[in-house]
Amino acid sequence: MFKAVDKNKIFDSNKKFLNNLNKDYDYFCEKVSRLNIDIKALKKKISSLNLALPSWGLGTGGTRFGRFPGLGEPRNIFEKIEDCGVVNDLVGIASSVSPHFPWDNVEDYKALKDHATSYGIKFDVVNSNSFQDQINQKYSYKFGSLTNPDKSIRQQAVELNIECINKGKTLGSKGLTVWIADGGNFPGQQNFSKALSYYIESMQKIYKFLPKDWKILLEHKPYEPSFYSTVINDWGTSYICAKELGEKAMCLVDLGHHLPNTNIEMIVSRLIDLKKLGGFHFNDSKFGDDDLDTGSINPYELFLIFNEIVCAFDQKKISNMSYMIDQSHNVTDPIESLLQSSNEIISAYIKSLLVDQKKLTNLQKENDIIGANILLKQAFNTGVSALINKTRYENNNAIEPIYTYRELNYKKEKSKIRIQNKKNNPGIV
Ligand code: PSV
Ligand code: MN
Repeated sequence: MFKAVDKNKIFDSNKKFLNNLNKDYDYFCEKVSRLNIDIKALKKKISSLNLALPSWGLGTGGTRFGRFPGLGEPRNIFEKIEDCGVVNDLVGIASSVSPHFPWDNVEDYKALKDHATSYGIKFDVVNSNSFQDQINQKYSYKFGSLTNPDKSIRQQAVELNIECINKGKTLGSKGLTVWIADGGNFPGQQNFSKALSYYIESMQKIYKFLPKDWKILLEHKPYEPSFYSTVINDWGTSYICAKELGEKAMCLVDLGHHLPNTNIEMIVSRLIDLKKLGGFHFNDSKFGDDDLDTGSINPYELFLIFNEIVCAFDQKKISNMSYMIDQSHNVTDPIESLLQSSNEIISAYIKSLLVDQKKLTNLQKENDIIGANILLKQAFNTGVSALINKTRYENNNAIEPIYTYRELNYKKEKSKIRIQNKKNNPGIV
């Protein structure tokens, strides 16, 4: 399925890199053969990874200081799906989109599904937005949604989530992610205890509407936009709520939703052991929920997170995981950021598969701290791009996705059709 990008253009572009790729790949094979690693199995792992793209991440993001629209950016969910098609045709591991409602509301969801299918794109989990007011909405979420002290407002937010489930059912989605902005900006503003019990009560109402084969993912975040207290502020609170709700409720870890220096890989391990880790929102950060491109700041952290996941899969503690990229592309072409991020994610994943877990366990038993550290670093420092690029080539995707993408002049071409409205658009998307 190559509708967004002409397959021949990928083929022609790949020709330039093939010679060097083959040399690098041979070197890689020779190197890992000494480590007793099954290259075929690694290639299979690369091809079967799926990263969902966030519909909102295809548009240019912004900060509260402004937004600088990019050339030829998509104007609606249909155009965003075309752009997802471009990303997936080039990298081959991003064949689904995660929509956000009501941002992505359309009249005909069946038509939206057909449109996506024609680009080889499926629908991943749906997301609900009760953190902004929409036109024609009866009550405001200014003072909260699922945890608002006013019962009618809580009910309105519950109904919004039920609508999301219904839209998702038509689209073929299998889950709902709930992140709420509820909390307080001032001491005394909110009764902590009541807010949490309202959350559980509201979520229980939503949970009842989940189809049998769906899951509901609970996303925590320590602050923003509530800067004094946030209702679902950390993984512990998220875990308690997921446990209270039932087996379809799982916790989602957004890498940016932790206070600086938090050991995220340990949180991942804890949630795995508690059987409540359901998925990830990948991004990177320097200060807080920066929503920077995955692996752009701390690729080692990403590797350590995958090390925990891979180990848990090995030990059959988990059998599936939902992976999504959640970034805000303020100053880059979102397509380039997504291509680059998917590369960072697959690299961290493959490097973590190079860790000899048995050796690591023995080193830990012997308290060989430096030995264990070297073992991890050796895997992390192994260049895996030749293997990844070769696999992409064999799957008819691009050896060098960003290079090929630039050759297409895609956004320049699209800018002739995608006429933007010239309104000044403040704020985050
Ligand atoms: C909130 O910061 C978040 O991470 C949630 O996943 C939202 O759904 C998304 O960003 C978009 O605002
Ligand atoms: Mn998120």
